[in-house]
Amino acid sequence: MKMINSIIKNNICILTIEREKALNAMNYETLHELNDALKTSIKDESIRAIIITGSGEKSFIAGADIKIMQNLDKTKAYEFSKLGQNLTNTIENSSKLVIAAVNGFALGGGCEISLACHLRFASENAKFSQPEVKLGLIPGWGGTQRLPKIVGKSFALEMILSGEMIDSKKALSLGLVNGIFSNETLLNEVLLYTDKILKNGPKALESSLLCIQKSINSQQEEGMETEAKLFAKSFQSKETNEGITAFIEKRTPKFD
Ligand code: DAK
Repeated sequence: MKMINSIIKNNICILTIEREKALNAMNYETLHELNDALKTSIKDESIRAIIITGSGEKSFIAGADIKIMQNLDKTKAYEFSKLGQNLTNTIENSSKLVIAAVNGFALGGGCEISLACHLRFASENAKFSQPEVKLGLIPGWGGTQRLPKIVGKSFALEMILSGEMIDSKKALSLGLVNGIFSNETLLNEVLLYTDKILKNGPKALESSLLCIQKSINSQQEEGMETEAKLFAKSFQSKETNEGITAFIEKRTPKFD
């Protein structure tokens, strides 16, 4: 069964999780299909950005599928954790912009998938939580590592230890989301925002993603070196020449 719907609009690929009846909870099939769809979109030269969202009006992703977790032993649980971490690493390390359009519940593994995205926009009815402790679990798809880097240690601890949900306004006040739109307009607004970003230099966008990722995964000195090298390299590109020339000539740059 196809769990991921993929459509392309103006160089932007929208990946929709199609498990509405289970509030888009992630079972093995959904995890594998989303990872495959992401890898395909990242390789596809006609695609410049990816939006992940959930089907229906109620839920982005209500977490890992609790029903399959009932049968996990230690070995299978480790593999299940690695499978989800693999997916969230694919998102975070993507050379193309990945945005979460959070259209409802982003719980447990669903919150963790959104945390791996470069940007997160929420609908007014969105709710975020890491409720794993309520099931006697801890987050297993990167939540303990990414959440503190986004909202700070103190609030990450509060979310992970309490397991309580927060609404989109609270998420915005914490910097957990980049913006809020009405339930009806979320996807369109995210598309418009993405379009605006894609008007900027494509290589500059890719290098920015890479450098910021470095700030998370490596020592500052190494990140600084990468930044200096990519900054210097851009001066060999038509893109940088066009951007600077267009500014001086008082016109809009043409990057395509
Ligand atoms: N898994 C499976 N099914 C789910 C689900 C989930 N996470 N969430 C919802 N569903 C299903 C419900 O079972 C129900 O199915 P039927 O009973 O109709 O067959 C259907 O979706 C509609 O749900 P409700 O009837 O419950 O709808 P309500 O509006 O009343 O409530 C709710 C919505 C989101 C508040 C409620 O469904 C809920 O509390 N769901 C569970 C949310 C949750 O706890 N999510 C976090 C899951 S834990 C690890 C690896 C991974 C993880 C941890 C560790 N390692 C290996 C170490 C990840 C953990 C998680 O994500």
